[in-house]
Amino acid sequence: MKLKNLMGCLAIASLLGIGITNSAHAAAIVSNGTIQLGVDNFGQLNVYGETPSLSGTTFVGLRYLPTGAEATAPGCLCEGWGVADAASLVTGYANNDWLTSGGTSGINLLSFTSTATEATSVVDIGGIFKVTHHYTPSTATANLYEAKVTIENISGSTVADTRYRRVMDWDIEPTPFSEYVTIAGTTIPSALLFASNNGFASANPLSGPSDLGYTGDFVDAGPSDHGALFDFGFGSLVAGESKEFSIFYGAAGNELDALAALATVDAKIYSLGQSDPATGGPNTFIFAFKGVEVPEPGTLAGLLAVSGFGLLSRKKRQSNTNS
Ligand SMILES: [Ca+2]
Ligand SMILES: [Ca+2]
Ligand SMILES: [Ca+2]
Repeated sequence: MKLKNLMGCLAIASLLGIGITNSAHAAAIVSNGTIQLGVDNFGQLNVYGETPSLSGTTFVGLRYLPTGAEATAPGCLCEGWGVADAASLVTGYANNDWLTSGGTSGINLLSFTSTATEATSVVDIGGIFKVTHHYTPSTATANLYEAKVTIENISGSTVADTRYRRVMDWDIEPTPFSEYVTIAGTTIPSALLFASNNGFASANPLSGPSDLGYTGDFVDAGPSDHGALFDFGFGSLVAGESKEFSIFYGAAGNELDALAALATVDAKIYSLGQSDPATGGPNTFIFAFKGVEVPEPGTLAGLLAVSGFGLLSRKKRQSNTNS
Protein backbone atom coordinates (compact mmCIF):
# COMPACT_ATOMS: atom_id res chain seq x y z
CA MET A 1 0.00 0.00 0.00
CA LYS A 2 1.20 3.43 -0.84
CA LEU A 3 2.77 6.38 0.89
CA LYS A 4 -0.40 8.28 1.72
CA ASN A 5 -1.59 5.44 3.86
CA LEU A 6 1.84 5.00 5.41
CA MET A 7 1.82 8.62 6.52
CA GLY A 8 -1.62 8.09 7.99
CA CYS A 9 -0.36 5.05 9.85
CA LEU A 10 2.58 6.96 11.25
CA ALA A 11 0.38 9.87 12.29
CA ILE A 12 -2.03 7.59 14.10
CA ALA A 13 0.81 5.65 15.68
CA SER A 14 2.28 8.93 16.87
CA LEU A 15 -1.05 10.02 18.36
CA LEU A 16 -1.33 6.72 20.15
CA GLY A 17 2.20 7.07 21.49
CA ILE A 18 3.34 3.97 19.65
CA GLY A 19 7.05 4.12 19.10
CA ILE A 20 7.50 2.89 15.54
CA THR A 21 10.64 5.02 15.35
CA ASN A 22 11.32 5.17 19.07
CA SER A 23 14.90 4.10 19.72
CA ALA A 24 13.93 2.76 23.16
CA HIS A 25 11.52 0.36 21.48
CA ALA A 26 12.86 -3.18 21.37
CA ALA A 27 13.42 -4.35 17.81
CA ALA A 28 16.20 -5.84 15.73
CA ILE A 29 17.44 -6.01 12.18
CA VAL A 30 18.98 -9.44 11.67
CA SER A 31 20.74 -10.92 8.66
CA ASN A 32 22.54 -14.02 7.44
CA GLY A 33 24.30 -11.99 4.72
CA THR A 34 21.70 -12.82 2.07
CA ILE A 35 18.35 -12.30 3.79
CA GLN A 36 17.64 -9.39 6.13
CA LEU A 37 14.63 -9.17 8.46
CA GLY A 38 13.36 -6.30 10.57
CA VAL A 39 11.82 -7.93 13.65
CA ASP A 40 9.76 -5.87 16.08
CA ASN A 41 9.23 -6.56 19.77
CA PHE A 42 6.16 -8.76 19.44
CA GLY A 43 7.62 -10.79 16.57
CA GLN A 44 5.95 -8.84 13.79
CA LEU A 45 8.09 -7.52 10.91
CA ASN A 46 8.70 -3.98 9.53
CA VAL A 47 10.91 -1.79 11.68
CA TYR A 48 12.81 1.39 10.98
CA GLY A 49 16.29 0.92 9.56
CA GLU A 50 18.71 3.38 8.05
CA THR A 51 19.76 1.91 4.71
CA PRO A 52 17.34 2.72 1.89
CA SER A 53 16.09 -0.25 -0.07
CA LEU A 54 16.26 -0.57 -3.85
CA SER A 55 13.20 1.67 -4.16
CA GLY A 56 14.12 3.90 -1.25
CA THR A 57 12.21 2.73 1.81
CA THR A 58 14.10 3.01 5.08
CA PHE A 59 11.92 0.46 6.84
CA VAL A 60 13.08 -3.16 6.89
CA GLY A 61 10.66 -6.04 6.70
CA LEU A 62 12.07 -8.71 4.40
CA ARG A 63 15.01 -7.79 2.16
CA TYR A 64 17.14 -9.65 -0.35
CA LEU A 65 20.59 -8.16 0.10
CA PRO A 66 22.04 -9.14 -3.33
CA THR A 67 19.55 -6.75 -5.01
CA GLY A 68 18.69 -4.51 -2.04
CA ALA A 69 15.02 -5.14 -2.73
CA GLU A 70 12.47 -4.89 0.05
CA ALA A 71 9.38 -7.11 -0.07
CA THR A 72 6.82 -5.80 2.45
CA ALA A 73 7.94 -2.55 4.11
CA PRO A 74 7.17 -0.17 1.19
CA GLY A 75 4.01 1.82 1.82
CA CYS A 76 2.04 0.51 4.76
CA LEU A 77 3.81 -1.59 7.37
CA CYS A 78 1.21 -4.33 6.96
CA GLU A 79 2.72 -7.53 8.38
CA GLY A 80 1.69 -9.35 11.48
CA TRP A 81 0.47 -12.36 13.38
CA GLY A 82 -2.08 -13.31 15.96
CA VAL A 83 -3.00 -16.18 18.27
CA ALA A 84 -6.50 -16.82 19.58
CA ASP A 85 -8.81 -19.37 21.13
CA ALA A 86 -11.84 -19.33 18.88
CA ALA A 87 -13.93 -20.98 21.61
CA SER A 88 -13.40 -18.46 24.42
CA LEU A 89 -12.65 -15.58 21.98
CA VAL A 90 -9.40 -14.68 23.76
CA THR A 91 -7.17 -13.09 21.13
CA GLY A 92 -3.95 -11.16 20.75
CA TYR A 93 -2.26 -9.85 17.63
CA ALA A 94 0.50 -7.56 16.37
CA ASN A 95 0.78 -5.52 13.19
CA ASN A 96 2.66 -2.24 12.73
CA ASP A 97 -0.01 -0.87 10.42
CA TRP A 98 -2.87 0.69 12.38
CA LEU A 99 -4.87 2.47 9.70
CA THR A 100 -5.61 -0.44 7.39
CA SER A 101 -4.68 -3.55 9.32
CA GLY A 102 -5.86 -2.58 12.78
CA GLY A 103 -2.55 -2.62 14.61
CA THR A 104 -1.77 -4.48 17.82
CA SER A 105 -4.02 -5.60 20.67
CA GLY A 106 -4.14 -8.03 23.57
CA ILE A 107 -0.39 -8.71 23.76
CA ASN A 108 1.99 -8.21 26.68
CA LEU A 109 5.72 -8.38 26.06
CA LEU A 110 7.59 -10.86 28.24
CA SER A 111 11.01 -10.55 26.60
CA PHE A 112 12.79 -9.54 23.40
CA THR A 113 16.41 -10.48 22.82
CA SER A 114 18.57 -10.33 19.73
CA THR A 115 22.02 -10.75 18.22
CA ALA A 116 23.24 -9.79 14.75
CA THR A 117 21.67 -12.94 13.32
CA GLU A 118 18.84 -13.96 15.67
CA ALA A 119 15.87 -12.39 17.42
CA THR A 120 13.50 -13.89 19.96
CA SER A 121 10.20 -12.41 21.08
CA VAL A 122 8.16 -13.92 23.91
CA VAL A 123 4.71 -12.55 24.69
CA ASP A 124 1.66 -13.31 26.80
CA ILE A 125 -1.86 -13.26 25.43
CA GLY A 126 -4.53 -12.89 28.10
CA GLY A 127 -2.76 -15.19 30.53
CA ILE A 128 -3.86 -18.00 28.22
CA PHE A 129 -1.02 -18.31 25.70
CA LYS A 130 2.72 -17.77 25.82
CA VAL A 131 3.87 -17.23 22.25
CA THR A 132 7.52 -17.35 21.17
CA HIS A 133 8.87 -16.32 17.77
CA HIS A 134 12.54 -17.27 17.39
CA TYR A 135 14.05 -15.92 14.17
CA THR A 136 17.21 -17.73 13.12
CA PRO A 137 19.02 -18.34 9.81
CA SER A 138 17.98 -21.59 8.16
CA THR A 139 20.71 -24.17 8.50
CA ALA A 140 19.66 -25.65 5.13
CA THR A 141 19.96 -22.66 2.80
CA ALA A 142 21.15 -19.04 2.85
CA ASN A 143 17.98 -18.10 0.97
CA LEU A 144 15.72 -18.62 3.99
CA TYR A 145 15.28 -17.33 7.50
CA GLU A 146 13.32 -19.53 9.87
CA ALA A 147 10.91 -18.28 12.50
CA LYS A 148 10.33 -21.05 15.02
CA VAL A 149 6.92 -20.45 16.58
CA THR A 150 5.83 -21.96 19.89
CA ILE A 151 2.28 -21.51 21.19
CA GLU A 152 2.06 -22.72 24.81
CA ASN A 153 -1.15 -23.05 26.77
CA ILE A 154 -0.34 -21.42 30.12
CA SER A 155 -3.96 -21.08 31.26
CA GLY A 156 -4.00 -24.14 33.52
CA SER A 157 -6.92 -25.66 31.65
CA THR A 158 -7.68 -26.88 28.15
CA VAL A 159 -7.87 -24.38 25.31
CA ALA A 160 -10.42 -25.69 22.82
CA ASP A 161 -9.71 -24.08 19.46
CA THR A 162 -6.20 -22.68 18.98
CA ARG A 163 -5.71 -20.38 15.99
CA TYR A 164 -2.72 -18.69 14.36
CA ARG A 165 -2.89 -16.08 11.61
CA ARG A 166 0.05 -14.67 9.66
CA VAL A 167 -0.52 -11.92 7.13
CA MET A 168 1.70 -9.74 4.96
CA ASP A 169 1.35 -7.10 2.30
CA TRP A 170 3.76 -8.14 -0.44
CA ASP A 171 5.36 -5.04 -2.06
CA ILE A 172 8.00 -6.50 -4.32
CA GLU A 173 10.73 -4.18 -5.46
CA PRO A 174 11.63 -3.09 -8.10
CA THR A 175 7.87 -2.95 -8.82
CA PRO A 176 6.30 -2.34 -5.37
CA PHE A 177 2.49 -2.09 -5.32
CA SER A 178 2.19 -4.02 -8.60
CA GLU A 179 3.41 -7.46 -7.62
CA TYR A 180 2.51 -10.98 -8.75
CA VAL A 181 1.47 -13.28 -5.91
CA THR A 182 1.36 -17.07 -5.80
CA ILE A 183 -0.02 -19.30 -3.04
CA ALA A 184 0.53 -23.07 -3.08
CA GLY A 185 -0.04 -26.10 -0.87
CA THR A 186 -3.47 -25.18 0.44
CA THR A 187 -5.03 -28.50 -0.63
CA ILE A 188 -2.62 -30.83 1.16
CA PRO A 189 -3.79 -32.22 4.52
CA SER A 190 -2.79 -29.63 7.10
CA ALA A 191 -3.98 -27.32 9.83
CA LEU A 192 -4.55 -24.59 7.24
CA LEU A 193 -8.08 -23.18 7.46
CA PHE A 194 -7.92 -20.40 4.90
CA ALA A 195 -5.53 -18.59 2.58
CA SER A 196 -5.98 -15.55 0.38
CA ASN A 197 -4.19 -12.57 -1.17
CA ASN A 198 -5.48 -10.05 1.39
CA GLY A 199 -2.23 -8.82 2.86
CA PHE A 200 -4.05 -5.85 4.40
CA ALA A 201 -6.25 -7.96 6.67
CA SER A 202 -6.11 -7.58 10.44
CA ALA A 203 -3.68 -9.91 12.18
CA ASN A 204 -6.54 -10.88 14.52
CA PRO A 205 -7.20 -14.60 13.89
CA LEU A 206 -10.85 -14.03 14.82
CA SER A 207 -11.45 -11.26 12.28
CA GLY A 208 -12.70 -13.77 9.72
CA PRO A 209 -11.70 -14.71 6.19
CA SER A 210 -11.29 -11.99 3.58
CA ASP A 211 -9.73 -11.76 0.15
CA LEU A 212 -8.86 -9.43 -2.70
CA GLY A 213 -10.11 -11.78 -5.40
CA TYR A 214 -7.98 -14.87 -4.78
CA THR A 215 -8.28 -17.69 -2.24
CA GLY A 216 -6.68 -21.11 -1.85
CA ASP A 217 -4.04 -22.02 -4.44
CA PHE A 218 -3.39 -19.50 -7.21
CA VAL A 219 -0.44 -18.71 -9.49
CA ASP A 220 0.98 -15.31 -10.44
CA ALA A 221 -2.10 -13.27 -9.55
CA GLY A 222 -1.52 -9.66 -10.53
CA PRO A 223 0.02 -7.28 -11.18
CA SER A 224 -1.75 -5.69 -8.23
CA ASP A 225 -1.16 -4.29 -4.75
CA HIS A 226 -1.89 -7.33 -2.62
CA GLY A 227 -0.24 -9.88 -0.35
CA ALA A 228 -0.78 -13.16 1.48
CA LEU A 229 -2.95 -14.29 4.40
CA PHE A 230 -2.80 -17.70 6.13
CA ASP A 231 -5.09 -18.94 8.93
CA PHE A 232 -4.25 -22.11 10.86
CA GLY A 233 -6.32 -24.09 13.36
CA PHE A 234 -4.43 -26.32 15.76
CA GLY A 235 -7.40 -27.62 17.72
CA SER A 236 -7.24 -28.10 21.45
CA LEU A 237 -4.21 -27.73 23.71
CA VAL A 238 -4.38 -29.24 27.18
CA ALA A 239 -2.85 -27.33 30.10
CA GLY A 240 0.88 -26.92 29.53
CA GLU A 241 0.78 -28.29 25.98
CA SER A 242 2.60 -26.48 23.17
CA LYS A 243 2.20 -26.34 19.41
CA GLU A 244 5.40 -25.74 17.46
CA PHE A 245 5.86 -25.00 13.77
CA SER A 246 8.10 -22.90 11.52
CA ILE A 247 7.63 -19.98 9.18
CA PHE A 248 10.22 -19.26 6.49
CA TYR A 249 10.96 -15.81 5.07
CA GLY A 250 13.40 -15.56 2.22
CA ALA A 251 14.28 -14.74 -1.35
CA ALA A 252 16.30 -15.90 -4.33
CA GLY A 253 17.37 -14.44 -7.65
CA ASN A 254 14.69 -16.23 -9.63
CA GLU A 255 11.69 -18.54 -9.25
CA LEU A 256 13.58 -21.81 -9.79
CA ASP A 257 16.07 -20.97 -7.06
CA ALA A 258 13.24 -19.94 -4.74
CA LEU A 259 11.47 -23.26 -5.29
CA ALA A 260 14.78 -25.08 -4.74
CA ALA A 261 15.21 -23.28 -1.41
CA LEU A 262 11.71 -24.35 -0.36
CA ALA A 263 12.55 -27.93 -1.33
CA THR A 264 15.64 -27.95 0.89
CA VAL A 265 13.45 -27.38 3.95
CA ASP A 266 10.48 -29.38 2.61
CA ALA A 267 8.06 -26.48 3.06
CA LYS A 268 4.96 -27.22 0.99
CA ILE A 269 2.59 -24.41 2.00
CA TYR A 270 3.91 -21.10 0.74
CA SER A 271 3.45 -17.78 -1.00
CA LEU A 272 5.77 -16.20 -3.57
CA GLY A 273 5.96 -12.49 -4.36
CA GLN A 274 7.43 -11.47 -7.70
CA SER A 275 7.99 -8.54 -10.01
CA ASP A 276 8.42 -10.78 -13.07
CA PRO A 277 5.93 -13.66 -12.94
CA ALA A 278 7.72 -15.77 -15.55
CA THR A 279 11.34 -15.84 -14.46
CA GLY A 280 10.95 -14.47 -10.98
CA GLY A 281 13.84 -12.09 -11.53
CA PRO A 282 15.49 -10.04 -10.21
CA ASN A 283 14.15 -11.49 -6.98
CA THR A 284 11.46 -13.92 -5.93
CA PHE A 285 10.39 -13.55 -2.30
CA ILE A 286 9.28 -16.45 -0.12
CA PHE A 287 6.82 -16.79 2.80
CA ALA A 288 6.30 -20.43 3.81
CA PHE A 289 5.18 -22.77 6.58
CA LYS A 290 6.37 -26.14 7.86
CA GLY A 291 5.20 -28.32 10.73
CA VAL A 292 1.57 -27.59 9.97
CA GLU A 293 1.08 -30.30 7.36
CA VAL A 294 0.18 -33.27 9.51
CA PRO A 295 -2.10 -33.55 12.52
CA GLU A 296 -0.74 -34.04 15.99
CA PRO A 297 -0.05 -37.68 16.96
CA GLY A 298 -3.23 -39.62 17.57
CA THR A 299 -5.49 -36.85 16.54
CA LEU A 300 -8.03 -37.78 13.96
CA ALA A 301 -10.18 -35.59 16.17
CA GLY A 302 -7.73 -32.74 15.79
CA LEU A 303 -7.77 -33.08 12.03
CA LEU A 304 -11.55 -33.04 11.96
CA ALA A 305 -11.60 -30.11 14.34
CA VAL A 306 -9.48 -27.96 12.07
CA SER A 307 -11.68 -28.97 9.15
CA GLY A 308 -14.53 -27.18 10.87
CA PHE A 309 -16.19 -29.98 12.84
CA GLY A 310 -16.87 -28.78 16.35
CA LEU A 311 -18.64 -31.85 17.69
CA LEU A 312 -15.69 -33.85 18.89
CA SER A 313 -14.55 -31.97 21.94
CA ARG A 314 -14.93 -34.98 24.22
CA LYS A 315 -12.89 -37.28 21.97
CA LYS A 316 -10.41 -34.51 21.36
CA ARG A 317 -9.81 -34.05 25.07
CA GLN A 318 -9.42 -37.79 25.52
CA SER A 319 -6.94 -38.11 22.68
CA ASN A 320 -4.93 -35.16 23.88
CA THR A 321 -4.91 -36.49 27.41
CA ASN A 322 -3.47 -39.70 26.06
CA SER A 323 -0.84 -38.04 23.93
CA1 LIG B 1 3.75 -2.67 2.64
CA1 LIG C 1 1.18 -5.07 -1.86
CA1 LIG D 1 5.71 -17.06 -11.13
